[in-house]
Amino acid sequence: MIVVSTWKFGYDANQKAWAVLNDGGSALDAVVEGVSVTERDPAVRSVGYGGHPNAEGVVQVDGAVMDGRSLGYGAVAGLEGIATAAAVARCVMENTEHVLLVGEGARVFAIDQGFSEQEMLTSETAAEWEAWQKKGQDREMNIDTHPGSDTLPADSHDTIGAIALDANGDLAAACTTSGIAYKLPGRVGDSPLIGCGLYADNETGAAVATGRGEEIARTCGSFAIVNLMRQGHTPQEACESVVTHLVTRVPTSKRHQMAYAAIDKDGNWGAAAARPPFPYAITTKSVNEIRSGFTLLPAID
Ligand code: SD4
Repeated sequence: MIVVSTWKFGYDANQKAWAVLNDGGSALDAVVEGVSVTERDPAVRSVGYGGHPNAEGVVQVDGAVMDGRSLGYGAVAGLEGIATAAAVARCVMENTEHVLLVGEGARVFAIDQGFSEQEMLTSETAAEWEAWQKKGQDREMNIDTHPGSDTLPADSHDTIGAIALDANGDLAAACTTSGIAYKLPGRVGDSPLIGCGLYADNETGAAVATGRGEEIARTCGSFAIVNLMRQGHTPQEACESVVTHLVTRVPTSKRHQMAYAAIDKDGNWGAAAARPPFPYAITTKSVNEIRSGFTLLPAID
């Protein structure tokens, strides 16, 4: 059994996910319940409740799950008023014939499934957004001046992606985010997109992405990592290869962070990012800690 989650806050998610696995829960149960810890934590400004809002001051979250047993996939995007996007995504996968619901349709579906609406802004994120707005920042989705620029809070992004292998040998992935701070309303990044934000296949392995979705979505990196593992590469080699390809092939990626974590069906893991820092959380029977992923380029000044 193994759980890997992105960033330092992945540690708390891992503790929950590991408890689920130890109780005989599936990898899918583990990743969804694990990331829900982060989704409910107001201190994490890039996921769920307490995540940074969009340019209009509204928190819109994206989330997805993938079940390696069946290649089942479910996702929501632009979901308002509900923190646990990954759990709603699981309902899309299990209780509909569809794979992706967006915006108002996703919200109505979630309520129908028994999720409760809540205020998603905290007093801190509301105040920060007001200050940002007063500064009269450029609200256009300009690839050079908007997301990733120094006008944004330092914690303006950082998705939690979690991947797990259970005692049964089944794999699953979950990804959930409030996206880039002060994004254009309706903007969707890589996180809810299959093959970009996440991928899981019992025959091979699972991968998740974090970082600037505008770049990550262009190389289907999570799928590529699983495919490289299928061809015999280790999770570490696969992550490094995809990050190298992304940085080489997508010119704007030179100025942003993009990172991946992966596990294979035998419980090996790997992690790589375009640049430091990329902490990730790893939990197995013998390891339970935060480690630093391989990084390719120097830090951005
Ligand atoms: C997005 N990939 O919406 C997410 C944000 C993120 O680390 O992961 N940041 O683009």
